[in-house]
Amino acid sequence: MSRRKPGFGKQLADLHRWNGWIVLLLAVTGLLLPWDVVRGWLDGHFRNPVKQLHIILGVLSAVILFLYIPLMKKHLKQIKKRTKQKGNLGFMVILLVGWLLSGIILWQIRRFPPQWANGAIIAHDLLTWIGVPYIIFHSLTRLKWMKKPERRSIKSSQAEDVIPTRPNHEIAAHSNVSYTERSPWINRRQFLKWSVGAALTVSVAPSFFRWMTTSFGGTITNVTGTTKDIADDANLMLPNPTPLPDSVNVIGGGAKGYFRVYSVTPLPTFDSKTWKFSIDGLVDIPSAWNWESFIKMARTVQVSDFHCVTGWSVYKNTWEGIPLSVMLKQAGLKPSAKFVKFYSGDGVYTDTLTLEQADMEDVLVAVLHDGKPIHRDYGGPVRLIVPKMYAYKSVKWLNRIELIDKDHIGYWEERGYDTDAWVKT
Ligand SMILES: Nc1nc2c(c(=O)[nH]1)N[C@H]1C(S)=C(S)[C@@H](COP(=O)(O)O)O[C@H]1N2
Ligand SMILES: [Mo]
Repeated sequence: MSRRKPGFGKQLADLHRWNGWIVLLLAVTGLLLPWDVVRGWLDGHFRNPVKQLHIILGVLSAVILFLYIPLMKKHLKQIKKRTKQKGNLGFMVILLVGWLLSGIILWQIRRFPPQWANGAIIAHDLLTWIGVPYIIFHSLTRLKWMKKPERRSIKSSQAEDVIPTRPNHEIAAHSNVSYTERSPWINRRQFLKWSVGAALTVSVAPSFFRWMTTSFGGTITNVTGTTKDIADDANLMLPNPTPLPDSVNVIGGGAKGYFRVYSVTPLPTFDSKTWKFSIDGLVDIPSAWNWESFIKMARTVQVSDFHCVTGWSVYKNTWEGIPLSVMLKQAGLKPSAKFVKFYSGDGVYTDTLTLEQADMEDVLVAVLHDGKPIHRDYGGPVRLIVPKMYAYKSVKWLNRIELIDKDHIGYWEERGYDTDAWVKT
Protein backbone atom coordinates (compact mmCIF):
# COMPACT_ATOMS: atom_id res chain seq x y z
CA MET A 1 0.00 0.00 0.00
CA SER A 2 1.38 3.39 -0.91
CA ARG A 3 2.53 5.91 1.66
CA ARG A 4 1.67 9.01 -0.34
CA LYS A 5 0.30 12.00 1.51
CA PRO A 6 -3.48 11.93 2.05
CA GLY A 7 -4.89 12.45 -1.41
CA PHE A 8 -7.95 11.71 -3.42
CA GLY A 9 -8.53 8.28 -1.95
CA LYS A 10 -8.35 9.51 1.61
CA GLN A 11 -10.70 12.37 0.83
CA LEU A 12 -13.22 9.94 -0.65
CA ALA A 13 -12.87 7.53 2.25
CA ASP A 14 -13.38 10.39 4.74
CA LEU A 15 -16.48 11.63 2.97
CA HIS A 16 -17.83 8.09 2.80
CA ARG A 17 -17.29 7.62 6.53
CA TRP A 18 -18.81 10.99 7.48
CA ASN A 19 -21.74 10.36 5.20
CA GLY A 20 -22.25 6.97 6.84
CA TRP A 21 -22.36 8.40 10.36
CA ILE A 22 -24.60 11.31 9.44
CA VAL A 23 -27.02 9.07 7.56
CA LEU A 24 -27.11 6.74 10.59
CA LEU A 25 -27.97 9.65 12.91
CA LEU A 26 -30.51 10.97 10.41
CA ALA A 27 -32.17 7.57 10.35
CA VAL A 28 -32.29 7.35 14.16
CA THR A 29 -33.69 10.86 14.66
CA GLY A 30 -35.98 10.59 11.62
CA LEU A 31 -37.47 7.26 12.63
CA LEU A 32 -38.19 8.60 16.13
CA LEU A 33 -40.33 11.46 14.80
CA PRO A 34 -43.42 9.69 13.47
CA TRP A 35 -43.38 7.35 16.42
CA ASP A 36 -46.43 8.10 18.57
CA VAL A 37 -44.71 7.33 21.85
CA VAL A 38 -42.22 10.13 21.26
CA ARG A 39 -45.06 12.66 21.37
CA GLY A 40 -45.46 11.71 25.00
CA TRP A 41 -41.79 11.57 26.01
CA LEU A 42 -40.64 14.25 28.42
CA ASP A 43 -44.16 15.62 28.39
CA GLY A 44 -43.83 16.37 24.68
CA HIS A 45 -40.68 18.46 25.09
CA PHE A 46 -38.66 15.75 23.35
CA ARG A 47 -40.23 16.00 19.92
CA ASN A 48 -39.08 19.41 18.72
CA PRO A 49 -35.41 19.08 19.76
CA VAL A 50 -35.28 15.74 17.92
CA LYS A 51 -36.76 17.42 14.86
CA GLN A 52 -34.28 20.31 15.07
CA LEU A 53 -31.41 17.85 15.37
CA HIS A 54 -32.71 15.96 12.35
CA ILE A 55 -32.79 19.22 10.36
CA ILE A 56 -29.21 20.14 11.37
CA LEU A 57 -28.03 16.67 10.37
CA GLY A 58 -29.84 17.10 7.06
CA VAL A 59 -27.96 20.33 6.42
CA LEU A 60 -24.66 18.58 7.28
CA SER A 61 -25.52 15.81 4.86
CA ALA A 62 -26.03 18.46 2.16
CA VAL A 63 -22.56 19.82 2.96
CA ILE A 64 -21.08 16.33 2.48
CA LEU A 65 -22.89 16.06 -0.83
CA PHE A 66 -21.46 19.42 -1.94
CA LEU A 67 -17.95 18.42 -0.89
CA TYR A 68 -18.33 15.29 -3.02
CA ILE A 69 -19.27 17.19 -6.20
CA PRO A 70 -15.71 18.25 -7.11
CA LEU A 71 -14.45 14.69 -6.54
CA MET A 72 -17.25 13.09 -8.48
CA LYS A 73 -15.76 13.19 -11.97
CA LYS A 74 -12.55 11.47 -10.94
CA HIS A 75 -14.42 8.98 -8.76
CA LEU A 76 -16.76 8.05 -11.62
CA LYS A 77 -13.80 7.52 -13.91
CA GLN A 78 -12.21 5.27 -11.33
CA ILE A 79 -15.27 3.03 -10.96
CA LYS A 80 -16.19 3.16 -14.63
CA LYS A 81 -16.05 -0.59 -15.04
CA ARG A 82 -17.59 -1.47 -11.70
CA THR A 83 -21.29 -1.67 -12.39
CA LYS A 84 -22.32 -2.61 -8.86
CA GLN A 85 -20.49 0.31 -7.33
CA LYS A 86 -21.82 2.72 -9.89
CA GLY A 87 -25.32 1.46 -9.16
CA ASN A 88 -24.80 1.90 -5.46
CA LEU A 89 -23.37 5.39 -5.90
CA GLY A 90 -26.21 6.46 -8.19
CA PHE A 91 -28.83 5.09 -5.84
CA MET A 92 -27.27 6.78 -2.80
CA VAL A 93 -27.13 10.12 -4.62
CA ILE A 94 -30.80 9.80 -5.64
CA LEU A 95 -31.73 8.91 -2.04
CA LEU A 96 -29.78 11.78 -0.51
CA VAL A 97 -30.97 14.40 -3.00
CA GLY A 98 -34.58 13.17 -2.69
CA TRP A 99 -34.44 13.25 1.10
CA LEU A 100 -32.84 16.68 0.96
CA LEU A 101 -35.37 18.31 -1.36
CA SER A 102 -38.44 16.82 0.34
CA GLY A 103 -36.84 17.57 3.71
CA ILE A 104 -36.44 21.24 2.84
CA ILE A 105 -40.16 21.48 2.00
CA LEU A 106 -41.12 19.77 5.28
CA TRP A 107 -38.72 21.97 7.22
CA GLN A 108 -40.07 25.17 5.60
CA ILE A 109 -43.61 23.84 5.46
CA ARG A 110 -45.32 27.16 6.09
CA ARG A 111 -43.77 28.62 2.93
CA PHE A 112 -45.41 26.01 0.71
CA PRO A 113 -49.01 25.15 -0.11
CA PRO A 114 -50.21 21.98 1.67
CA GLN A 115 -50.20 19.96 -1.56
CA TRP A 116 -46.42 20.38 -1.72
CA ALA A 117 -46.08 19.17 1.85
CA ASN A 118 -48.35 16.17 1.10
CA GLY A 119 -46.06 15.22 -1.81
CA ALA A 120 -42.93 15.88 0.23
CA ILE A 121 -43.96 13.72 3.17
CA ILE A 122 -44.88 10.83 0.86
CA ALA A 123 -41.55 11.16 -0.97
CA HIS A 124 -39.59 11.48 2.29
CA ASP A 125 -41.34 8.42 3.74
CA LEU A 126 -41.06 6.35 0.56
CA LEU A 127 -37.32 7.05 0.29
CA THR A 128 -36.98 6.05 3.95
CA TRP A 129 -38.88 2.77 3.47
CA ILE A 130 -36.61 1.84 0.58
CA GLY A 131 -33.42 3.64 1.55
CA VAL A 132 -32.98 2.63 5.17
CA PRO A 133 -33.26 -1.15 4.54
CA TYR A 134 -30.97 -0.72 1.52
CA ILE A 135 -28.37 1.14 3.56
CA ILE A 136 -28.56 -1.42 6.37
CA PHE A 137 -28.04 -4.15 3.78
CA HIS A 138 -25.18 -2.20 2.22
CA SER A 139 -23.48 -1.73 5.60
CA LEU A 140 -24.03 -5.25 6.96
CA THR A 141 -22.84 -7.02 3.85
CA ARG A 142 -19.63 -5.00 3.92
CA LEU A 143 -18.72 -5.87 7.47
CA LYS A 144 -15.47 -7.78 7.78
CA TRP A 145 -16.99 -11.08 8.83
CA MET A 146 -19.03 -11.16 5.67
CA LYS A 147 -16.11 -10.75 3.36
CA LYS A 148 -14.03 -13.32 1.58
CA PRO A 149 -11.14 -14.28 3.82
CA GLU A 150 -8.55 -12.73 1.51
CA ARG A 151 -10.30 -9.41 1.61
CA ARG A 152 -10.86 -9.21 5.34
CA SER A 153 -7.38 -7.78 5.65
CA ILE A 154 -8.15 -4.93 3.29
CA LYS A 155 -9.73 -1.88 4.89
CA SER A 156 -13.36 -1.94 3.88
CA SER A 157 -13.40 1.59 2.55
CA GLN A 158 -10.56 0.71 0.21
CA ALA A 159 -11.89 -2.68 -0.67
CA GLU A 160 -15.24 -1.56 -1.96
CA ASP A 161 -16.04 2.06 -2.49
CA VAL A 162 -12.66 3.57 -2.74
CA ILE A 163 -9.81 1.79 -4.48
CA PRO A 164 -7.41 4.62 -4.93
CA THR A 165 -4.20 3.15 -3.71
CA ARG A 166 -4.36 -0.13 -5.52
CA PRO A 167 -3.28 -0.29 -9.14
CA ASN A 168 -5.78 -1.43 -11.69
CA HIS A 169 -4.39 -4.89 -12.24
CA GLU A 170 -4.82 -5.61 -8.58
CA ILE A 171 -8.46 -4.53 -8.72
CA ALA A 172 -8.94 -6.88 -11.64
CA ALA A 173 -7.42 -9.71 -9.67
CA HIS A 174 -9.88 -9.01 -6.87
CA SER A 175 -12.90 -8.71 -9.12
CA ASN A 176 -15.98 -10.59 -8.11
CA VAL A 177 -15.99 -12.82 -11.15
CA SER A 178 -12.73 -14.56 -10.38
CA TYR A 179 -13.83 -15.10 -6.79
CA THR A 180 -17.17 -16.53 -7.77
CA GLU A 181 -15.32 -19.23 -9.57
CA ARG A 182 -12.53 -19.87 -7.14
CA SER A 183 -13.56 -19.36 -3.57
CA PRO A 184 -15.54 -21.89 -1.58
CA TRP A 185 -16.35 -18.99 0.78
CA ILE A 186 -18.63 -17.49 -1.73
CA ASN A 187 -21.33 -19.89 -0.64
CA ARG A 188 -21.17 -18.75 2.94
CA ARG A 189 -20.98 -15.14 1.88
CA GLN A 190 -23.82 -15.36 -0.54
CA PHE A 191 -25.85 -17.26 2.01
CA LEU A 192 -25.28 -14.51 4.58
CA LYS A 193 -26.11 -11.81 2.06
CA TRP A 194 -29.34 -13.50 1.08
CA SER A 195 -30.25 -14.05 4.72
CA VAL A 196 -29.71 -10.40 5.58
CA GLY A 197 -31.74 -9.36 2.54
CA ALA A 198 -34.57 -11.75 3.33
CA ALA A 199 -34.66 -10.81 7.02
CA LEU A 200 -34.83 -7.10 6.15
CA THR A 201 -37.55 -7.64 3.56
CA VAL A 202 -39.67 -9.78 5.85
CA SER A 203 -39.41 -7.34 8.74
CA VAL A 204 -40.13 -4.22 6.70
CA ALA A 205 -42.71 -5.41 4.15
CA PRO A 206 -45.86 -5.60 6.34
CA SER A 207 -45.50 -2.07 7.74
CA PHE A 208 -44.49 -0.85 4.31
CA PHE A 209 -47.70 -2.14 2.72
CA ARG A 210 -49.76 -0.69 5.54
CA TRP A 211 -48.08 2.63 4.92
CA MET A 212 -48.77 2.33 1.19
CA THR A 213 -52.51 1.89 1.72
CA THR A 214 -52.84 4.83 4.10
CA SER A 215 -50.57 7.17 2.14
CA PHE A 216 -51.79 6.48 -1.36
CA GLY A 217 -55.26 5.24 -0.41
CA GLY A 218 -56.23 8.76 0.50
CA THR A 219 -55.19 10.29 -2.78
CA ILE A 220 -56.32 7.50 -5.07
CA THR A 221 -59.61 6.42 -3.56
CA ASN A 222 -62.35 8.04 -1.58
CA VAL A 223 -62.23 7.02 2.02
CA THR A 224 -64.15 8.32 4.93
CA GLY A 225 -61.80 10.11 7.25
CA THR A 226 -63.29 8.59 10.35
CA THR A 227 -62.54 5.09 9.17
CA LYS A 228 -63.64 3.61 12.46
CA ASP A 229 -67.29 2.76 12.84
CA ILE A 230 -69.19 4.57 15.53
CA ALA A 231 -70.29 1.14 16.74
CA ASP A 232 -66.83 0.54 18.16
CA ASP A 233 -66.48 4.05 19.52
CA ALA A 234 -65.01 4.00 23.00
CA ASN A 235 -67.20 6.98 23.88
CA LEU A 236 -70.70 6.35 25.12
CA MET A 237 -72.66 9.36 23.94
CA LEU A 238 -76.41 8.93 23.77
CA PRO A 239 -78.57 9.88 22.02
CA ASN A 240 -76.84 10.21 18.65
CA PRO A 241 -77.19 13.69 17.22
CA THR A 242 -79.33 13.65 14.06
CA PRO A 243 -77.33 14.86 11.08
CA LEU A 244 -78.67 17.71 8.95
CA PRO A 245 -79.63 16.84 5.35
CA ASP A 246 -76.61 18.79 4.02
CA SER A 247 -74.30 16.78 6.17
CA VAL A 248 -75.70 13.49 4.89
CA ASN A 249 -75.78 14.60 1.27
CA VAL A 250 -72.15 15.67 1.08
CA ILE A 251 -71.07 12.21 2.20
CA GLY A 252 -71.03 11.20 -1.46
CA GLY A 253 -68.11 13.58 -1.80
CA GLY A 254 -66.86 12.57 1.61
CA ALA A 255 -63.47 13.05 3.21
CA LYS A 256 -60.43 12.21 1.12
CA GLY A 257 -57.46 10.92 3.05
CA TYR A 258 -56.61 9.41 6.40
CA PHE A 259 -56.34 11.12 9.74
CA ARG A 260 -53.39 10.01 11.81
CA VAL A 261 -54.66 9.65 15.35
CA TYR A 262 -52.68 12.06 17.52
CA SER A 263 -52.88 12.46 21.25
CA VAL A 264 -50.45 13.72 23.84
CA THR A 265 -52.22 11.67 26.53
CA PRO A 266 -53.67 8.17 26.57
CA LEU A 267 -56.91 8.46 24.56
CA PRO A 268 -59.63 9.70 26.95
CA THR A 269 -63.20 8.37 26.85
CA PHE A 270 -66.44 10.14 27.57
CA ASP A 271 -69.93 9.17 28.66
CA SER A 272 -72.98 11.33 28.01
CA LYS A 273 -74.00 10.74 31.64
CA THR A 274 -71.06 12.77 32.94
CA TRP A 275 -69.89 14.80 29.91
CA LYS A 276 -70.12 18.59 30.29
CA PHE A 277 -69.29 21.54 28.10
CA SER A 278 -68.82 25.06 29.35
CA ILE A 279 -68.05 28.57 28.20
CA ASP A 280 -66.80 30.93 30.87
CA GLY A 281 -64.22 33.57 31.77
CA LEU A 282 -64.70 37.11 30.53
CA VAL A 283 -68.26 36.63 29.26
CA ASP A 284 -71.58 38.15 30.30
CA ILE A 285 -73.43 34.84 30.41
CA PRO A 286 -71.32 31.83 31.41
CA SER A 287 -73.03 28.63 30.30
CA ALA A 288 -72.75 24.90 30.80
CA TRP A 289 -74.35 22.12 28.82
CA ASN A 290 -74.86 18.43 29.23
CA TRP A 291 -74.89 16.23 26.11
CA GLU A 292 -78.62 16.35 25.65
CA SER A 293 -78.80 20.14 25.75
CA PHE A 294 -75.60 20.53 23.75
CA ILE A 295 -76.91 18.65 20.72
CA LYS A 296 -80.05 20.79 20.75
CA MET A 297 -78.04 23.86 19.73
CA ALA A 298 -78.47 24.88 16.08
CA ARG A 299 -75.71 23.48 13.87
CA THR A 300 -74.39 24.34 10.41
CA VAL A 301 -72.54 22.28 7.82
CA GLN A 302 -69.29 23.10 6.08
CA VAL A 303 -66.84 21.28 3.83
CA SER A 304 -63.19 22.02 4.56
CA ASP A 305 -59.65 20.67 4.29
CA PHE A 306 -57.62 19.60 7.31
CA HIS A 307 -53.85 20.05 7.33
CA CYS A 308 -51.35 18.78 9.88
CA VAL A 309 -48.12 20.75 10.13
CA THR A 310 -46.13 17.50 9.72
CA GLY A 311 -47.31 17.31 6.10
CA TRP A 312 -50.44 15.14 5.83
CA SER A 313 -53.90 16.40 4.94
CA VAL A 314 -57.48 15.17 4.77
CA TYR A 315 -59.46 16.96 2.11
CA LYS A 316 -63.19 17.71 1.77
CA ASN A 317 -64.32 16.96 5.30
CA THR A 318 -67.98 17.56 5.93
CA TRP A 319 -68.14 18.97 9.43
CA GLU A 320 -71.37 19.74 11.21
CA GLY A 321 -71.32 21.82 14.34
CA ILE A 322 -71.93 25.09 16.07
CA PRO A 323 -70.06 28.08 14.65
CA LEU A 324 -67.76 29.40 17.35
CA SER A 325 -68.75 32.97 16.48
CA VAL A 326 -72.37 32.15 17.34
CA MET A 327 -71.41 30.67 20.70
CA LEU A 328 -69.29 33.72 21.51
CA LYS A 329 -72.07 36.10 20.52
CA GLN A 330 -74.55 34.25 22.72
CA ALA A 331 -72.17 34.33 25.66
CA GLY A 332 -71.61 38.06 25.25
CA LEU A 333 -67.98 39.18 25.49
CA LYS A 334 -66.78 41.51 28.19
CA PRO A 335 -64.67 44.42 26.81
CA SER A 336 -61.60 43.01 28.57
CA ALA A 337 -61.86 39.69 26.64
CA LYS A 338 -58.98 39.48 24.13
CA PHE A 339 -58.33 35.78 23.52
CA VAL A 340 -60.31 32.56 23.37
CA LYS A 341 -58.74 29.61 25.15
CA PHE A 342 -59.75 26.05 24.33
CA TYR A 343 -59.45 23.15 26.77
CA SER A 344 -59.37 19.47 25.88
CA GLY A 345 -61.14 16.90 28.00
CA ASP A 346 -57.82 15.03 28.10
CA GLY A 347 -56.89 17.54 30.82
CA VAL A 348 -53.63 18.55 29.15
CA TYR A 349 -54.04 19.97 25.66
CA THR A 350 -54.99 23.62 25.15
CA ASP A 351 -54.75 26.25 22.46
CA THR A 352 -55.81 29.84 21.81
CA LEU A 353 -57.22 32.07 19.11
CA THR A 354 -57.44 35.84 19.05
CA LEU A 355 -60.96 37.25 18.99
CA GLU A 356 -60.53 38.15 15.35
CA GLN A 357 -59.43 34.62 14.45
CA ALA A 358 -62.21 33.08 16.54
CA ASP A 359 -64.73 35.17 14.63
CA MET A 360 -63.90 33.57 11.25
CA GLU A 361 -67.11 32.03 9.92
CA ASP A 362 -65.56 28.58 9.30
CA VAL A 363 -64.30 28.04 12.86
CA LEU A 364 -66.55 25.29 14.11
CA VAL A 365 -67.29 23.47 17.35
CA ALA A 366 -67.81 20.24 15.45
CA VAL A 367 -70.10 17.39 16.49
CA LEU A 368 -70.38 15.34 13.29
CA HIS A 369 -67.97 14.38 10.51
CA ASP A 370 -69.30 13.18 7.17
CA GLY A 371 -72.74 12.82 8.74
CA LYS A 372 -71.60 10.62 11.63
CA PRO A 373 -70.76 11.43 15.26
CA ILE A 374 -67.03 12.14 15.59
CA HIS A 375 -65.26 9.00 16.74
CA ARG A 376 -63.42 9.15 20.07
CA ASP A 377 -60.06 8.60 18.37
CA TYR A 378 -60.59 11.68 16.19
CA GLY A 379 -61.54 13.99 19.04
CA GLY A 380 -65.22 13.12 19.56
CA PRO A 381 -67.73 13.82 20.90
CA VAL A 382 -66.82 17.47 20.23
CA ARG A 383 -63.71 18.94 18.62
CA LEU A 384 -62.70 22.34 17.41
CA ILE A 385 -62.11 22.84 13.67
CA VAL A 386 -60.04 25.78 12.39
CA PRO A 387 -59.72 25.04 8.65
CA LYS A 388 -57.45 27.96 7.75
CA MET A 389 -54.83 26.99 10.35
CA TYR A 390 -52.69 23.91 10.94
CA ALA A 391 -54.56 21.27 12.84
CA TYR A 392 -52.71 21.72 16.13
CA LYS A 393 -55.23 24.54 16.62
CA SER A 394 -58.11 22.05 16.22
CA VAL A 395 -58.35 20.91 19.83
CA LYS A 396 -59.73 17.37 20.22
CA TRP A 397 -62.20 16.41 22.96
CA LEU A 398 -63.07 20.08 23.41
CA ASN A 399 -65.09 20.63 26.58
CA ARG A 400 -64.34 24.14 27.73
CA ILE A 401 -64.00 27.58 26.17
CA GLU A 402 -62.63 30.37 28.30
CA LEU A 403 -62.41 34.04 27.40
CA ILE A 404 -59.18 35.58 28.70
CA ASP A 405 -57.41 38.93 28.52
CA LYS A 406 -53.78 37.79 28.06
CA ASP A 407 -52.42 35.49 25.38
CA HIS A 408 -52.02 31.84 26.27
CA ILE A 409 -49.40 29.70 24.54
CA GLY A 410 -50.90 26.40 23.39
CA TYR A 411 -49.56 22.91 24.07
CA TRP A 412 -47.48 22.49 20.89
CA GLU A 413 -46.50 26.14 20.59
CA GLU A 414 -45.07 25.81 24.09
CA ARG A 415 -42.99 22.95 22.69
CA GLY A 416 -41.65 24.66 19.59
CA TYR A 417 -44.51 24.91 17.08
CA ASP A 418 -44.98 28.31 15.46
CA THR A 419 -47.63 30.54 17.06
CA ASP A 420 -48.40 31.57 13.49
CA ALA A 421 -50.45 28.56 12.38
CA TRP A 422 -51.89 29.97 9.14
CA VAL A 423 -51.85 27.56 6.24
CA LYS A 424 -50.47 29.13 3.06
CA THR A 425 -53.07 29.18 0.30
N1 LIG B 1 -56.48 17.15 22.69
C1 LIG B 1 -55.67 17.10 21.61
N2 LIG B 1 -56.01 17.77 20.50
C2 LIG B 1 -55.22 17.75 19.39
C3 LIG B 1 -53.98 17.06 19.40
C4 LIG B 1 -53.65 16.35 20.60
O1 LIG B 1 -52.60 15.69 20.67
N3 LIG B 1 -54.51 16.38 21.68
N4 LIG B 1 -53.17 17.07 18.30
C5 LIG B 1 -53.38 18.15 17.31
C6 LIG B 1 -52.69 17.90 16.07
S1 LIG B 1 -51.04 18.31 15.98
C7 LIG B 1 -53.34 17.42 14.97
S2 LIG B 1 -52.58 17.23 13.48
C8 LIG B 1 -54.76 17.02 15.04
C9 LIG B 1 -54.89 15.55 14.69
O2 LIG B 1 -56.23 15.18 14.66
P1 LIG B 1 -56.61 13.62 14.56
O3 LIG B 1 -55.94 12.91 15.69
O4 LIG B 1 -58.08 13.57 14.58
O5 LIG B 1 -56.05 13.15 13.22
O6 LIG B 1 -55.32 17.21 16.33
C10 LIG B 1 -54.85 18.35 17.04
N5 LIG B 1 -55.60 18.44 18.28
MO1 LIG C 1 -50.47 18.20 13.72
